[in-house]
Amino acid sequence: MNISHIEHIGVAVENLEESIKYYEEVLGLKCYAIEEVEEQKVKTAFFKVGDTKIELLESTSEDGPIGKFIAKKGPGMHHMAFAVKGIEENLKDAEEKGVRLLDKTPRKGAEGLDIAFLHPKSTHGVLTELCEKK
Ligand code: CMX
Repeated sequence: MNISHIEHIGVAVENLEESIKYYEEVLGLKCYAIEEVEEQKVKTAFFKVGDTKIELLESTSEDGPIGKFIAKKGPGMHHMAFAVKGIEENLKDAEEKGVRLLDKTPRKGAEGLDIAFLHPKSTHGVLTELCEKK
């Protein structure tokens, strides 16, 4: 793999507006973007912490990945995303090493990044995302 840094940490929340208040008023971070990703059935809010971002994820549908996650586990850390160079080659490499891919080829995620997920059952319990800004 060719990882440069942690691009973002995804946090599943029940209410985006309420959660933004905590990140801004208690942690002192600034929400710089709110974006809906229809395909993923989520509304997202972004904060920068150095080179890394925090992505808050509120579900827009009970049957989306965040809706299902919250119903099962409650709100909390949902995924970790690595910035990579050459996302297709990195996916191929992971698959060859026995990792189960949720996306065989990258697709468009929030902020226009190319993204792909690795299944948490083959990454020691952490839903893992690879991202590349092309
Ligand atoms: N972290 C760790 N484990 C997780 C998990 C997560 N985020 N989500 C689900 N799991 C576990 C479940 O606990 C369950 O484990 P058990 O079988 O031991 O109970 C197992 O994975 C299967 O979970 P499930 O509830 O049956 O859900 P699904 O298999 O239908 O979906 C997953 C799980 C990860 C395949 C699906 O959520 C997915 O494809 N995620 C990738 C896309 C995504 O998360 N999008 C939202 C973010 C979008 C963005 O960042 O823009």
